[in-house]
Amino acid sequence: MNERMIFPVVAAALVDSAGRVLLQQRPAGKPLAGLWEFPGGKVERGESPEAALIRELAEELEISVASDALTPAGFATEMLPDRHLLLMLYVVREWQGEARPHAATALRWEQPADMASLPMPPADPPLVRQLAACLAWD
Ligand code: 9L3
Ligand code: MG
Repeated sequence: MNERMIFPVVAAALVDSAGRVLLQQRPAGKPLAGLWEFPGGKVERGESPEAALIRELAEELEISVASDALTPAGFATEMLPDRHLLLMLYVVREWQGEARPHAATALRWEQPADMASLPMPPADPPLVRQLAACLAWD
């Protein structure tokens, strides 16, 4: 196998003061179109997961996040045909700017308990459960 066998992806649970968490809808014409996901994306070669997430949040939502505002909250894996997707979720409670959908069709703020009925990419539902446990523990 020429490619890395682990395909690392990072995502953020942006939590507002009411305990709601931001989801974005993946755009038409791209893989997993229409599904609601925690914002984020691929970790590039040579990049740390935290740096990748800060970059993705700037690109996708036009918000700026400090590295010490990222708290690991869980991870999930998914078997792809040629490699394992490793999705790492971070809780973020502080950021600068107002989230605007740059890469997504729409944004919505939801309590984790209300996310079960939303169609999500395969790796995300296990993270919803880990997130709920993490937020309850805070
Ligand atoms: N993915 C799944 N859930 C998420 C994110 C941000 C990403 N919350 C999956 C979808 C793709 C891969 O990770 O298979 C790369 O994501 P992107 O670069 O297409 O956003
Ligand atoms: Mg993305």
